[in-house]
Amino acid sequence: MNDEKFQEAKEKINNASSIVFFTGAGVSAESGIATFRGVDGIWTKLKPEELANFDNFLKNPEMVWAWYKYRKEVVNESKPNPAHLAIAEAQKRFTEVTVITQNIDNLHRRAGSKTVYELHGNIQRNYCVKCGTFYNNDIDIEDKVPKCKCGGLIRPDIVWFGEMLPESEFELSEIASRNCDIFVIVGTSGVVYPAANMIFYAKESGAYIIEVNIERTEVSYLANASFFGKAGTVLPRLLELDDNSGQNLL
Ligand code: BJW
Ligand code: ZN
Repeated sequence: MNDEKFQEAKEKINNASSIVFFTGAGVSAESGIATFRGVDGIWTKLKPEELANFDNFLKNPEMVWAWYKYRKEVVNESKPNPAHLAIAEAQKRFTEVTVITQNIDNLHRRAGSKTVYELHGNIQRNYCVKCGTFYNNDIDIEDKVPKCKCGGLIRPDIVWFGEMLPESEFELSEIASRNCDIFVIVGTSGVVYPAANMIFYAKESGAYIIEVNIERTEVSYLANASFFGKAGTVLPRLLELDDNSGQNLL
């Protein structure tokens, strides 16, 4: 790790009052949840257009549900890792901490983060495609394809390709991105839009951009400082306040 850049980033962090964490699948990799892209990404083996697409859900709901039941089990067995915990811990030090996540695994909330905007939904919620009724985990998981009281198909509340992102979470995320001092990109390939626009909003507004990833990404060129390593190792080190710097303590 480049020590000079690391010190620069720490100093910026120590003098900041608002910080946004924009996270992707890589922040949960150390919790045992596979990423989508990259060497171990699930989409090197499975086709996103078959599994993350509404038309295909209507054609083959059994296949899509088998996949989501498996994912639910993985998520239920997972625990927040040191990266989620370091992000939650940051709430003790900064006036404003916002987590904007593309993840659907709920691990930021389980780690204790309070302001979490989920841009791509949440695997614990489901809804009926016919009448819109929401179901949490109160669906009959034994059913190959869970059905609503109205007879409609129930689907996971996850944003698939070609679908709109939740409007208010997107707007609140844009506001937070445009108004933060520090914007930390963690464990995302940065290729999925419109979520990745947040990075550009922050950049346009003059935030100091930090990237934490195990490798270079499509958005690395936007970062003022990039740290290549596992989020669970880099973030706890980066977010430690200097002992003699108390100005961000609440
Ligand atoms: C570590 C680590 C460790 C590993 N520590 N790091 C051209 C331009 C602009 C847009 C488009 C376009 N062509 C098509 C589009 C639209 C499309 C899109 O962006 N496609 C691109 C992929 C090309 N977007 C959409 O369709 C969106 N909707 C939309 O645009 O609506 C408007 C519209 C309406 C009507 C018609 C047309 C348009 C919706 C996008 C929804 C994405 N949904 C998914 C759901 C998957 C299903 C599921 O979860 O079950 O969300 S896709 C998938 O990608 C998932 C993720 O949230 C998202 C982002 O992935 P993420 O988080 O970045 O993960 P990875 O795997 O890509 O990266 C992990 C990173 O971690 C890597 O960099 C590793 O190195 C790193 N890492 N271990 C730190 N330990
Ligand atoms: Zn219904």
